[in-house]
Amino acid sequence: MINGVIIKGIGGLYSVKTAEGIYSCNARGIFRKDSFKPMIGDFVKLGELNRSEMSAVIDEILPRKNSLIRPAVSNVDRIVLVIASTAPAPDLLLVDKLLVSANIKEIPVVLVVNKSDQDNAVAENIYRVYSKCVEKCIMTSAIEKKGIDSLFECIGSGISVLVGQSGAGKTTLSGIILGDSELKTGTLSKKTERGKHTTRHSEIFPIPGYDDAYIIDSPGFSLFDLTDTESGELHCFYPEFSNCSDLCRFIDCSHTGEPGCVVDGLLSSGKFDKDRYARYVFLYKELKEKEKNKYK
Ligand SMILES: Nc1nc2c(ncn2[C@@H]2O[C@H](COP(=O)(O)OP(=O)(O)OP(=O)(O)O)[C@@H](O)[C@H]2O)c(=O)[nH]1
Ligand SMILES: [Mg+2]
Ligand SMILES: [Zn+2]
Repeated sequence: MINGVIIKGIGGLYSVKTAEGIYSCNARGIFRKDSFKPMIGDFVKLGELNRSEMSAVIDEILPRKNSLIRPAVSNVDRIVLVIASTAPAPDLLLVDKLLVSANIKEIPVVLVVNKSDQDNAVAENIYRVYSKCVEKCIMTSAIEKKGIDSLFECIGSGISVLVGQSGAGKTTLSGIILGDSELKTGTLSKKTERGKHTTRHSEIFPIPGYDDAYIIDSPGFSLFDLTDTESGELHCFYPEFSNCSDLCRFIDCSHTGEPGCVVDGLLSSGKFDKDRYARYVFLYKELKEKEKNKYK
């Protein structure tokens, strides 16, 4: 029996990358019965190896660290959130929602402020605010090939999932990461397969020159919906509040205007960006409203 990782899955046939090469695999019937289907990113054990044909059967799926629905992928090591400096205008509320969701799932986020060539000052301002609340924040220009080394440093191992608004530059950056040859293969296979949406989600690409690093591109921005948290817990997922939210006068402070709240100090010292805080208050009220309707 050997181990591998599922890098592609189409119509019940899985490509599994192993130390011996890539095997074409079916899954044991038992998975289908349990409605627990293998997904890309899964670490698996293979049996019934046929080395001349490079075919095998997936015997076992190892426990998943995490999983995403869109794109459907498991064992994600980081989310690479790509935004443009000016066009398309970055939707920072969407960024904040994604950061909260990723924090809930305990998946680190690398924020890539791409298109720094459009407006470097704007890119730097976003960097200033967000480098404090993500694992890593970098500025790139895919067009001018700037910041690409830093990007490679962030994604050099494990599975990275590129997400972000349509037009931010995810596919362009993927092309640079994978090099021309991979991109061409990807484009080719896209054309020959039916079902555009599933095809785009059904493959993680090994990064050339790395042993154990993969990326998956995703279209648009459909990854998360902020439903996994309650208003009272929202602050737990803002690094700006960490270690200090119990210093407020009221034990159940929502940090939305109560007297004696630590947020005043964080705002005046610049530790919490004013606009990001305003978006926190907006999200808090949105969650509160949802809860009110739910319990009516
Ligand atoms: N000026 C500038 N343009 C860029 C940069 N990166 C990408 N673009 C352009 O932005 C446009 C959109 O890029 P894509 O890579 O297709 O964007 P995407 O994020 O994959 O978009 P979706 O697939 O729709 O989600 C293309 O015309 C790219 O050439 C950059 O760094 N600077
Ligand atoms: Mg794209
Ligand atoms: Zn408070």
